[in-house]
Amino acid sequence: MAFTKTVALLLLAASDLVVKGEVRKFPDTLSFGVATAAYQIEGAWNVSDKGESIWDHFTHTTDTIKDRSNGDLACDSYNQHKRDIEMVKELGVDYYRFSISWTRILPDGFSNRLSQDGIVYYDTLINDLIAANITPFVTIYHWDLPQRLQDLGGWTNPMMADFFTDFAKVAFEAFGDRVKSWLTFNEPWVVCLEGYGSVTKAPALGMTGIAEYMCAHNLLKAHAKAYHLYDDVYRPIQKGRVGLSLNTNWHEPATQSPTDLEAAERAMQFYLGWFGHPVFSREGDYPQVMKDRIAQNSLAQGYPRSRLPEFTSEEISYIKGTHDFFGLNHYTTTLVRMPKKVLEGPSFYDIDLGTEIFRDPAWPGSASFWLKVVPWGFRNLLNWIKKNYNNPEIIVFENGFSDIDNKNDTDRISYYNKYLNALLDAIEDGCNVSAYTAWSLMDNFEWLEGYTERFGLYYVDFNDPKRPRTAKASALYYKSILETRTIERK
Ligand code: GBH
Repeated sequence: MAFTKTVALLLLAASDLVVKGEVRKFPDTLSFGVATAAYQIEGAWNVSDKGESIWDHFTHTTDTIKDRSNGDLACDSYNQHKRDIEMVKELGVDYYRFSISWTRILPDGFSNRLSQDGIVYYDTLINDLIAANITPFVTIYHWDLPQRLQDLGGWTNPMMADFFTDFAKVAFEAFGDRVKSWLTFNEPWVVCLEGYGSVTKAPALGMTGIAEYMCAHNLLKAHAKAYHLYDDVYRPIQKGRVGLSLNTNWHEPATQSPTDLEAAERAMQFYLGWFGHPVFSREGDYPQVMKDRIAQNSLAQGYPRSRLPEFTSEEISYIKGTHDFFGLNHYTTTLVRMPKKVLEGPSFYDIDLGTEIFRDPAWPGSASFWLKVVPWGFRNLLNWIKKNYNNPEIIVFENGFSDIDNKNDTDRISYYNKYLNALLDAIEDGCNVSAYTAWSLMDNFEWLEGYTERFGLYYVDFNDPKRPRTAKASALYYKSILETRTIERK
């Protein structure tokens, strides 16, 4: 059939590319998956009684999306989930990570009214995955907050811990008999920093130095509350696991000078430690360096208290340890140095973090300005997590590469080859990595970039209303890695 023919042709192309070298075996305990998120693929934004999310609102009421596009149709996965599962199956992955659209199952955002059609959609998706022998891995929140809750302040509203837990409860109740693996949040750092501190994600509040810290405070409580709910009520019967996925670059010191080393470590704390320390460290709470610097800066700026809210000691212990694994999204590396002059301007980056972040122009790039190919950074990062958080079980929930428009995507193949080799290096270093997820199953709505940057293993034709999908060379490469559970060292 068409697929087999494409396989044969593209495998030829792909195999040319792989430099002959040592063949390395992945541990049998390592599982592989592929990921998507609801707003980026589903479409059907107003089908049946679905409510409006902040991404519906943001794309419909502003002109900030690069190609003026939106997720109204996206990949049409609401109508094509069977084709999606066929692709997942073709790849030979162990699990499929997808997210639930909050307003598809709770149209008003609150749990007093459920959408039957919404529940049926995810029920069918989950049942069909299981029938295909693919484990569902569900993200409860991948950025599409109900607009009604945003009107109430979104994540700056302390009530959000309750509202989120109500939503999580509906998900555990409805799907937890079959779903055994949950993520509460995808990338809290992006939710808060980009959505509230700056303007590069919805709701684009842009109140840096204030709003991102308020957001993070409530989001951490929401995560902990949902975790405890699962732990107390659902785990005994459903026997699953819950965590969250944190994103970070590896922050490499620009030089080995003590000040640059300090700057890079500080950047690790302001990226990963901000959410990682409260949940994964022995002591809990925000990293000391964040508490100290933000308190000092706030005083110097004339605020009566730190702009970083404080947890009570009860809250610290309530949040600490709310994980069954360490979820990590990682794409790239940046260089960090201590600033030569005192920086001014937006607070989070320039004043509170107070470092200069840049990229080596020699690093190979991608279609995304921020994504450079630096595989050794992945290895260093996994070792940093091992050292700082007591060698936790790590699940990589996202890793991938963007290009513009290319089915014979040899750059993506090379990225996956290098990053999977770095992962194997880290495993040999003793890092306890149990699973690896490629982002993404298919090209999809890339937030502010619209459809102009593609991360998919499958190509989606966004000019065709049917949104046909075709395997790229990288899909066949990933498939061949999963078949043999080996990879060549370049
Ligand atoms: C993920 O975010 C998302 O979970 C996913 O939905 C998305 O499609 C995918 O990645 C690809 O973008 O590097 O400090 O200069 C990625 C998160 C995006 C966070 C880029 C940092 C740039 C700021 N990263 N962002 S920086």
